[in-house]
Parts: sequence; C-alpha cells; structure tokens
Amino acid sequence: MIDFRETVEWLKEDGFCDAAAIGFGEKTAVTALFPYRLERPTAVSAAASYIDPFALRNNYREMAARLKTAAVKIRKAAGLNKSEVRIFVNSSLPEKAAAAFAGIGFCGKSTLLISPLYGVNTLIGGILISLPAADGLSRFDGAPPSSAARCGACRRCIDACPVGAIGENGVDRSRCLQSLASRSGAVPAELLPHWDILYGCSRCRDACPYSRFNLGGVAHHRGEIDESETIGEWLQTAAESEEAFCARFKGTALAMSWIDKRALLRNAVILSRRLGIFNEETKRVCRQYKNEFSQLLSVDIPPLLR
Ligand code: B12
Ligand code: SF4
Ligand code: SF4
Repeated sequence: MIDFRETVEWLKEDGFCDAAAIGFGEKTAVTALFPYRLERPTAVSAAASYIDPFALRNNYREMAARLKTAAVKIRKAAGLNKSEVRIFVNSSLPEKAAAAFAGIGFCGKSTLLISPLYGVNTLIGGILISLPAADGLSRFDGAPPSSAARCGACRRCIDACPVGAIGENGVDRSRCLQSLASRSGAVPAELLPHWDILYGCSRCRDACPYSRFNLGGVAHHRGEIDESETIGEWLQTAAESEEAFCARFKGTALAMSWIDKRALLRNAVILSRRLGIFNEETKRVCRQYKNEFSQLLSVDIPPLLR
C-alpha cells in the first residue's frame, strides 16, 4: 500500500503549489498544479514580447520531468512497475475536472481551473496509479463541476476576451486566439484587428481576480526562448528555409506537436504587418509559402500600437 499524502508532499516539495489524490475508476489519480512565471519582455521588436509567459519556457516538459521523479518514488514505495504508474500532462484525461474533483480548485466561467490561493496561472499534471483509491478520497464522476457560485456576478474573463469566445457552454475554439494561433490556415478577417500574438493568448486568464496575488512561478530554464530574438529575425530564418525556421524552436514549448510551425510563421507575418515592419523580405516569405499567406498581403489590418 502507499500513503498518498506522502506523494502529495513529494510534489509540493518539488515546486507544485497544490496536489491531491482522487479515485479514478479502478485507479488513483494524483493531480497537481504547477505555477509558472508570468514576466515577459516589453521591447516592441522582441519576439518574446508576443509570446505568452507560459510558453517562454518549456513548462510542460519541466512539469513532466518533476512528475516522473515522483512516479519513480511511487513505484519503489508501492512495488509497482512502469506501466502501473504513469504521468499525465496535456493528456486525453479531463485534467481540469480531475483537479476540481480532487478539491484543489474549481472551474470558473473561463472554464479554467482556479486555485483559491494561486488563481489561474497554473498548469495541471498528475500521476495515474494502478491502485484503488483509499477510503475517504473523493471520486471522479465525470460530471462538470459547478462554477457559478465561486465566480458570483463576476464576468471579467468574458469581457476581457477580445473576440467574444467565452460563452455559456465554454470556449468557442473557432474564435479563440489561443486555438487559432496554433493551427495553420486563414484567420477570419474580422479577427485580424485583434491579433497581437505570436503564440498564446492569456487575456481571460489575466483578468481573473483570483490571480491578483502573483505568488511567483517555478524558476527553471528548460526550453527558454531567446529574448533577444526579433520578429524580423524569425522571418529572415523562414526566408532561408522552413527547416531552419522549425529548428529555431527545438526544445522550446513552441516545438510541441500540437503547434503547427506554419501557424507560427503566419502569426509572425500578421504581427509584422501590424507593427509596420512588413518589408520586401516578408513579402518574399509570403510568396515562398505557396500563396498560403496571400490573404495577409491584400487585406487591411489596423496598426498595433504598443
Ligand atoms: C483543447 C485545449 C484547449 C482548447 C480548448 C479550451 C476549452 N476551454 O475548451 C484551446 C486551444 C482554446 C485552449 C486554450 C487555453 N488553454 Co488549454 N487545453 C486544452 C486541453 C489539451 C484539452 C481540453 C479538453 O478539451 N478536454 C476534453 C473536455 C471533455 O474536458 P474539459 O475541457 O476539461 O472539460 C471538463 C470540465 O472542465 C468541464 N467543463 C468543460 N467546459 C466547461 C464550461 C464551464 C462553464 C464549466 C463550469 C465547466 C466546463 O466539463 C468537462 C467534462 O468533465 C487541456 C488539457 C487537458 N487534457 O485537460 C488544456 C488546458 C485546459 N489548457 C490550459 C491552458 C493554460 C490554456 C490557456 C490559458 C492557454 C494559455 N495561454 O496559457 C487557454 C485558455 C482558454 C480558455 N479560456 O480555456 C490548461 C489549463 C490550466 C488551468 N489552470 O485550468 C490545461 C489543463 C493544460 C494543462 N495541462 O495545464 N486549450
Ligand atoms: S485565450 Fe484569448 S481568445 Fe481564447 S478565450 Fe481566452 S481571452 Fe479569449
Ligand atoms: S474572471 Fe471572474 S467569472 Fe471569470 S473565471 Fe475568474 S472569477 Fe470567474
């Protein structure tokens, strides 16, 4: 047997701000919150100024590495093998609901998991263990946790979303900038005036009053984006070759499989237009990519003033 309270302590000693175990079918899931740093540079030309802080370092990989360390300890303590103790990070499990059932937060109107103390600036990860939950632990039952009481009359996330993507039934992925920023293809013209990102939108998250105390995130350097790189340099590399452009992101959060690199390039082209750094070279990039970005050459986009 294993004492899951000890597991929770291991995670908390290793940077996780909260963690708790729940019964998950025949297994036990320890869900945990990983707070990330929020600072980002402000220089207009720096590419990193337009990347959300959660992606400026590879927080997912860092969290996974720390979960793996705890998983090894659990295996040893419980005499289990590798397949019986598995970590999950951005998995197919409903991670927010799992954390809510575990009692370490609740889902707000933004649909994000809010920790009463740490707010919304956390990533969720965990460890799934092939052992039945101990008596007294709550169980995941799949139903969406209720949010209304904890949010009350607040609707700041809804009002902060520039494209009206948050509704009664959650987030409309066809409008959400975070979602569009990682998928290639044309951006609906009506959304272009709101496009101010290379990757990662966070306005709904930043607006949440539960995050007003910035208690700091875990300090690490895994997969750090070079803050001296400019958007112009990104585009220059793209003009050299697509491989060179992709190589730029090796090891960073932008290299994750769910982010299409052509989407990143398109985002850079939109920003370069909005910031007035759209030159002959950028046009060459657009033509080079088989007219994929032809929309961006012809359409009117208001300048971005920073
Ligand atoms: C797909 C996805 C997205 C999509 C869709 C998000 C959405 N809200 O629908 C897009 C690309 C838009 C997105 C955006 C972001 N995401 Co995202 N995303 C995911 C991912 C990979 C899968 C989510 C999913 O669709 N699961 C399947 C469905 C069935 O489960 P679910 O969404 O968890 O829903 C359950 C409950 O939450 C609840 N529920 C669902 N909708 C609603 C609505 C209301 C009103 C209520 C009360 C409950 C509720 O019922 C469901 C069934 O139990 C998760 C990782 C994961 N595995 O959970 C990360 C995840 C949710 N994302 C995360 C983050 C951080 C973001 C961003 C803030 C990005 C950023 N800049 O940092 C934005 C925020 C936008 C937003 N307001 O949600 C974190 C959230 C951490 C947290 N503290 O909540 C997660 C958990 C990743 C992680 N491992 O940390 N994301
Ligand atoms: S991530 Fe941005 S676009 Fe998506 S729901 Fe939040 S504020 Fe709206
Ligand atoms: S901003 Fe307000 S409504 Fe939105 S999740 Fe936070 S508390 Fe709830």
